[in-house]
Amino acid sequence: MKKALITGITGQDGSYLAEFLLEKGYEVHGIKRRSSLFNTERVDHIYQDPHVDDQRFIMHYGDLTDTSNLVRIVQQVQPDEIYNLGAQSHVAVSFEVPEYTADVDAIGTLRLLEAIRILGLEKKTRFYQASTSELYGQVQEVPQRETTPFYPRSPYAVAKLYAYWICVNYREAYGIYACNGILFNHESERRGETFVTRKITRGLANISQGLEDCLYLGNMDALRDWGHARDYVRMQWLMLQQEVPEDFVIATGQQRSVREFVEMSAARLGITLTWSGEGVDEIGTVTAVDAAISPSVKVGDVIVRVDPRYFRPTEVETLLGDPTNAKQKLGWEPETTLEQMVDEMVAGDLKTARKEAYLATNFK
Ligand code: NDP
Ligand code: GDR
Repeated sequence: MKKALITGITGQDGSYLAEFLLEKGYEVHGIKRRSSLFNTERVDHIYQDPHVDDQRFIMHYGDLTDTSNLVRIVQQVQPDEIYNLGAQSHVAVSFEVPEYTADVDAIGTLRLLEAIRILGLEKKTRFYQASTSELYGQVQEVPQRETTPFYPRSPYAVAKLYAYWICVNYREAYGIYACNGILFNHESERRGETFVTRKITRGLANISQGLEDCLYLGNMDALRDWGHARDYVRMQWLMLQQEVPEDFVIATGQQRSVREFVEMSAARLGITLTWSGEGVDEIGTVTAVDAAISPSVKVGDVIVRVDPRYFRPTEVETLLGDPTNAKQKLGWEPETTLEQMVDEMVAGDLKTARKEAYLATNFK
C-alpha cells in the first residue's frame, strides 16, 4: 500500500486530495496545526477512529515552521509521496504578515526537502510543490505557460518563487523526484470564505435571505482563470506518477473578471444587476429579482459596493493559463465547467443561508 503525506490537509485542496488518494487505496497521513477551535471540518467526513484496525487516514500535529517536527513525521511515515499544500495562502494577508508567509511558504518547503535528504529518502519519496500562477504576477506573456518568465507581485508570490526554485534545485542537485504544479486559481464550496469567489457566493446568498445588506469588494476588473479544485488535485497526483519529474501549468484556458463572477452568482439567485459609477464609486443595483429565491432583495437595492480597503499595494490584474502541456503529456482535462462550479458554490451557500435565516426567525 502506498503512503502519502499531505501538508495543508485541512485546507481546500488537502481535503479533496485526501479523498482522492483514499479512493486510490493509499494510506493517507496529514499534518494539522493545533488550534483553539476545531479546524478539521473539511476532512471530518473521512476521519477514521484511531482505534480501528486498518486505519488508512492518520493525522499528525505539526507546523511547516517546525523543522524537528517535520523530520520526525517524515521519518515515522516514510512516505512514498509528499504533497506540500500547506501555506499562508492569502495574497492580501501576505502584505500584513510577510515574514511569517516567507517562513511557511518558502522555508517550510526547504525544510521538507531537507527532511527527505537528512533521512536518505531521495530515491524513495516523491515531492509535489503547490506552486502558483501568482508567480507570473505582472504578466510577461499571454497566455502564461511553463516557459513564461516570472514577476511576482506580493510577499506570498515571492515566497512561492523561492519554493519553486528550491524544488527545481533539489531535483537537479540531489536527484529527488520533485515537481511544481503551477496551478491557476481553483475554487469550490470548500474554498476559504475570504477568497473572492467564495466571498461573493456566500455574501450574495446571505443578502438573498436578509442576513446581510451589501457585499463590499476590491478590484472588480481583476481577471482570473478559475477552475474547480477537485479537477486540480487529480492533476497533482498525476504529476507524481510520471517517469521523469516535470513542472506543469494547470489551468482552464478561460478568463473572467471579478464583476462577471458576481453577475454569474447573482443570476443563480434570480438577481439581475446593473453597474454604475467607476472605480471606488462603482455600485451594483438590482434591476430584477425572483422573490421565490431571494425573498429579501428588492428592485433598486444597492447590493454591491467597492471598498478600497480590499485593494492590494501591488495587484495582479490578469491571469490566463495555457494547459496544453498537461493535456498532451498527462491526458488531463478539467471536468467541471465554470458554470457548474458557480452552481455548486451558490447552492451550498444558499442552503446554509436559508438554514441560518430560518433559525434567526424561529429561535430568537
Ligand atoms: P488553504 O488556505 O485552503 O489551505 C492551506 C492549508 O495550509 C491549511 O490546511 C492550513 O491549515 C495549512 N497551513 C497554513 N499555515 C501552516 C503552517 N504554518 N504549517 C502547516 N500548515 C499550515 O489553501 P488551498 O487549499 O486553496 O491551497 C493549497 C496550496 O496550493 C497552498 O499552498 C496555496 O498557496 C497553493 N495554491 C492554491 C491555489 C488556489 O487557487 N486554491 C492556486 C495555486 C496555488 P489551517 O487549516 O490550520 O489554517
Ligand atoms: P488570488 O485570489 O489573490 O488570485 O490568490 P483572491 O480570490 O484572493 O483574489 C482574486 C482577485 O480578486 C480581487 N478581489 C478580491 N479579492 C479578495 N480576496 N477579496 C475581495 O474583496 C476582492 N475584491 C476583488 C483580488 O484583488 C484579486 O485580483 C489565490 C490564492 O488561492 C493563492 O493562494 C493562489 O496562489 C492564487 O489564487 C493562484
